[in-house]
Amino acid sequence: MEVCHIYQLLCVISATLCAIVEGRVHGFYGSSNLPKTDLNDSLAYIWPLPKQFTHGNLTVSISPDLVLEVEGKGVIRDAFERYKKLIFKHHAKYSSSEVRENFDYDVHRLKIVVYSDDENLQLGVDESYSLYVTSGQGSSIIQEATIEANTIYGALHGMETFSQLCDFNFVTKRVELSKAPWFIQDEPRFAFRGLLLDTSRHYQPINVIKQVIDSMAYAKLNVLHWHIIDEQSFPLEVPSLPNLWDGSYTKWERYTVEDASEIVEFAKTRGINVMAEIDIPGHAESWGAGYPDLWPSATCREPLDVSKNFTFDVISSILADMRKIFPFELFHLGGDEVNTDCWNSTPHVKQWLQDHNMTAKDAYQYFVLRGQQIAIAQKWTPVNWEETFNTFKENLSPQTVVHNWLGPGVCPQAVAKGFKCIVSNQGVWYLDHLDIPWEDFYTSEPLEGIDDASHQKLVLGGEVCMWGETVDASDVQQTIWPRAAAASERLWSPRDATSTGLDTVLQRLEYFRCLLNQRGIAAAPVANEYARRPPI
Ligand code: CP6
Repeated sequence: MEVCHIYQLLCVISATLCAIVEGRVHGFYGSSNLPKTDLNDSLAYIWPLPKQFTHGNLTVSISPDLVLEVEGKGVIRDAFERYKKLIFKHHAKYSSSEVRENFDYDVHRLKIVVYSDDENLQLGVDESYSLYVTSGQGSSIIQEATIEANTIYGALHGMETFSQLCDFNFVTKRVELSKAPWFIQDEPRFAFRGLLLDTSRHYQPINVIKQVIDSMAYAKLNVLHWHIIDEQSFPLEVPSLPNLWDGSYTKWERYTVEDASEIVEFAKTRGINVMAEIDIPGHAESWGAGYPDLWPSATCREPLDVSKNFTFDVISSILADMRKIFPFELFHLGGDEVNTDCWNSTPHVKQWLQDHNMTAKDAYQYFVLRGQQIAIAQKWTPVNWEETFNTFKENLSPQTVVHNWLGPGVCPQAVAKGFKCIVSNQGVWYLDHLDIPWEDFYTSEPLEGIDDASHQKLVLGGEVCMWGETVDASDVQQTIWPRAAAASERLWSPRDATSTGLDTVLQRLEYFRCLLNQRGIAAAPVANEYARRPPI
């Protein structure tokens, strides 16, 4: 109580003086359940770093009865309840009603203002927000946190940032927010900040996918690229072709339409779009378990049979059914690693090629372009792996988003030809490559080699890839995190801010990784944990 009076008195004179006194009174900053011995006072422990921010040096307490002030907005209310649970994770243990009564808290209210009612979530949606932790109207003491955003999706990011500023103080047994007042103005650098999840090589249960989505929101990633199907298994229900999921591993390792819709809805309430993929014409052997006619022959099981209309009818039906599940404008049509050798050695396909005066390579192009036409007719923007661009260049639909994976240099070429591009260079952004260190994820720059501003605009962003051959539900999270977070800051924060020395980045990344653990996400250690604590 007394401290509060001192605040009020001094704050009238000067906020700076107030900060100094605060520092002396409490004598600690950022004290928390997170390792404090290595907290560097000159750093903002926010991941990814906001575009612009300033702060002071006050430590304020947050009332466990924090009230949300917002108009309407069910998504925001639900998110507030989730974040309250994360922020007050020690609350049940330490904050009895007695403790509450004995404390006067500084911040009682989180005010959220969202200017637009439009809840449509598409690529390029306004994700900006401002966050102020400052004095309320007519009062000098810090007592209010305010988030302003144009859309609910910006507001969600604002809440994430607010939650990262809050820490439990084990001495005062209160949740505190240090370095107030805060003025944060934030928006992402790239519109597409993706994570690929492969559920074909190993099935991932719904709850695991949901946890991955939750953790993506913590790092402000915003597209789940769901690589649902591949040659090994076809786990998705397609109502118009009920035998397709005969290609699942077991009858339990499947996603019903309801499951998939639930995942899309769950992701949307976290500001995350789901980009689905069917990888054609290669990587599709599992389709033939239910419909063997899709295979050129019993010994030639992929690529899919290019010579039959049935193949394209199936693709059309799958896309029509998926259209009802996935509202995102981007749809991934794969097109990578296509080996057409066995088309040439299958008599009826060889005959078809001759009749149409096509080489196998021509037929690969014909297949990809026909797939694109089907997707476009269903109001999708097609995304294709880079081999399609490398092989067919401007024959692709001009709408095509080229998805890099083989190495650097493709996006500069694709954007120079007017195509949009997503970067996933396997040398730096492949999570299944366990030997790629976080530093390589962090320093990989999507605009490398692209200087023309109009070309830079065509780089939608980037995506880290969690291919599923070597991971399942038991270890997917520790394989994704913390390295995906390194890429998330590269994709969110200003280029300048991410071009600094890596030692302070390491300190902040370790803090974020620890935060993930505290929130129940099994993120792996960044480096030796004991190395960052002074000897006992
Ligand atoms: N599956 C599919 C894969 C890969 C690709 N497509 C892949 C290739 C090479 C590496 C990692 C993954 N497993 N469908 C390539 C885009 Cl090193």
